[in-house]
Amino acid sequence: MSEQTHKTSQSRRAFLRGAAATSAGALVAGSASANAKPDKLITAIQPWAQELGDGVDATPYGLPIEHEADVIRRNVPWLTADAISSINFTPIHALDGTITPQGCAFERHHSGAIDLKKEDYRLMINGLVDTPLVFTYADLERFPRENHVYFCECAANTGMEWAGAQLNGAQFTHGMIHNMEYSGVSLRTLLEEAGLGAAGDLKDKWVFVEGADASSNGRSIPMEKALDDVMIAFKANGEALRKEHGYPARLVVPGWEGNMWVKWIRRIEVMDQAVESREETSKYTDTLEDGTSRKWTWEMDAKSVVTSPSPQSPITHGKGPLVISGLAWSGRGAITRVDVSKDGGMTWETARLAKPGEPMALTRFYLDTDWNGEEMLLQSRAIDDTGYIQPTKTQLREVRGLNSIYHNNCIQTWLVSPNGEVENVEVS
Ligand SMILES: Nc1nc2c(c(=O)[nH]1)N[C@H]1C(S)=C(S)[C@@H](COP(=O)(O)O)O[C@H]1N2
Ligand SMILES: [Mo]
Repeated sequence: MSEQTHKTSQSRRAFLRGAAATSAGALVAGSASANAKPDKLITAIQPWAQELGDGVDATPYGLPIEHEADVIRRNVPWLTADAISSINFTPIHALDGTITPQGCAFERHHSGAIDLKKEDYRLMINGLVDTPLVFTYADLERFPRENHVYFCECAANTGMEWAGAQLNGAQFTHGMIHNMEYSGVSLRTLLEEAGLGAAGDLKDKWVFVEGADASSNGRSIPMEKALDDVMIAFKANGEALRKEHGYPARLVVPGWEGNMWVKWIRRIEVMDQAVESREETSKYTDTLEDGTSRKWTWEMDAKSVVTSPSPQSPITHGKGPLVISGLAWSGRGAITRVDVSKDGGMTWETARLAKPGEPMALTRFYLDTDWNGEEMLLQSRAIDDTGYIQPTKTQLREVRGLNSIYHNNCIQTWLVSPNGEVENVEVS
């Protein structure tokens, strides 16, 4: 830390010397000011200073500027059997900070994103409750509201990488994740409104949650979690949920696999056992080496990835100062530390967390470094407040074998070439 502060103040001094500096190569911004040729962008009056810009009515709801048109969700068409039961990926290689704008947050639909108006929305709570209830959207808005930032990660994120490095880009290897600020009502509030006396001892009770879409995506959730931090959310990042994220209301299940975050939530049944639905038996279970399958693997274990440099975000500036950046998260708590390796895991440096890690939310890390222009095998390793350390691919395979798809949280490796290009490789 102190060495880094020292380096930064040194280069600032060099920058202040500006045009007088002779060793321009050692500088970041100074190299431009040391350039002897006049820069037309500075000396000439530019078109944008000679005409008028747009008035406020040009775009009543703002869109990203056209120069950023490649920062979009992308699909890998061969991943799913058809174009409706589909998934796309968040462009994490091009984003910074931690909040994912809804417009580029990945989507996963089993039977397509449905169009459900607030007027047509109903939420039923039934089963082992004192009074079965049906809420309209307007009813939901009258309960005390909460705001929380949480990540939502599909259990299949990184699933294509089990056998070896496959997809060339952080968007594709790690982009089944988004992180938003949700506003809504706690599920506990609604369950208590219906009354849980009829359920008796709550320790072995479950809720079964389902959506209004054709797939219904039904999942069983233990009552303990349902009463802890689960939310019915209707706003994300301050505005209404987008259609693709479950408008007008979805379930938020902090730290647990994305499949349980039921969109267009229509019914919550209190039960004395789990349903063992398709989504928690044939899907979202992990087949081990001996052919048996793990079930109820709800929590998303600690994980991280370097988002830049990465295959879609190569180094274009040559050697010298380089910002290595990435994301870390844990479904079991807060990220306390992230380490970065440039040599495939032989040596590690501790990265700087942009902000202290928050429970079950993305944490941004930076390693402000000086690149010598040589090849790097870049890795990151997350540690959470339970003391858990993100495993290597070998460590994960020792426990899980090669039959898995879901819950791959192993350390990712990017090969950075001297020309700045980056490739997905496996260092197990
Ligand atoms: N009703 C319903 N809810 C659903 C799904 C669905 O197909 N239908 N897909 C689930 C899966 S597998 C994931 S990973 C998350 C994805 O949420 P998102 O589309 O907002 O990113 O929603 C979950 N909730
Ligand atoms: Mo998912």
